[in-house]
Amino acid sequence: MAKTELSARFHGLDEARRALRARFEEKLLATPSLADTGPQGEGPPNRHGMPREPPGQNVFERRAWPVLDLGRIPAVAPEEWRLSVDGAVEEPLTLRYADLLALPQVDEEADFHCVTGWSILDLVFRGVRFEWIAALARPTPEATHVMTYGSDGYSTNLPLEEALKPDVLVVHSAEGKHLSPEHGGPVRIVVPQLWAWKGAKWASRIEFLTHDRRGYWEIRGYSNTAYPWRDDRNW
Ligand SMILES: Nc1nc2c(c(=O)[nH]1)N[C@H]1C(S)=C(S)[C@@H](COP(=O)(O)O)O[C@H]1N2
Ligand SMILES: [Mo]
Repeated sequence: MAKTELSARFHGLDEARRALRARFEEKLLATPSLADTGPQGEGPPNRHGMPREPPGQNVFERRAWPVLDLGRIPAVAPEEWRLSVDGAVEEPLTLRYADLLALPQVDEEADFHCVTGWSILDLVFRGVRFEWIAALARPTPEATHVMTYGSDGYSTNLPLEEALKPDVLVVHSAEGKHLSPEHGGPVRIVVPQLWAWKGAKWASRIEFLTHDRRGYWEIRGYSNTAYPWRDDRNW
């Protein structure tokens, strides 16, 4: 999208973001990570008040961050990367890498929990909050869920009340470096309060939905809610 065209949409964006948050506030407070009064796990509280180690997880060193994929790592050059934001939105858009960098940037420390039993604590991600990108596209009143896609054929679904949490990021850097191709570079999504499969690597599309639909692993038996602090792995 041309630079002028994108920045023209910044007008009123913060209000749009707040209105969207307000619309999902009640559902957001009822999400597992906010409503659970007895989350399971071990260790001192994390930044959301949950035990740092969800039940059954092994904590790995940050430098030993494993790579999980469907067997191929798409090569996407930053200048060729595109993120299509469409579906139940009033203003569909396509973001380029430079557009992503033109949006408000945040550095967020977050934990990363893979359902296969490993966790990495305190990774530092840099990118744009999902809620800003949602606000840019202006979800219609009917929008309730989102499907995110990776250019390897991957997909994963989220209710909007999860996707709008401020630590859900569209990430271009991790640990102070550009995201490597293995970890989903140039751009991936992270959803730190759910199992890590909820964050699509090589993010290529965000589709707003008017009802829930299951993604790649959700069809194949992984839990649709994906809440790590109740051993919520399969359905
Ligand atoms: N596009 C895409 N995204 C994906 C996956 C994938 O195979 N393809 N695997 C998921 C799973 S199961 C996990 S645990 C994390 C792994 O991210 P990592 O390889 O950076 O550790 O990415 C998630 N996102
Ligand atoms: Mo995973």
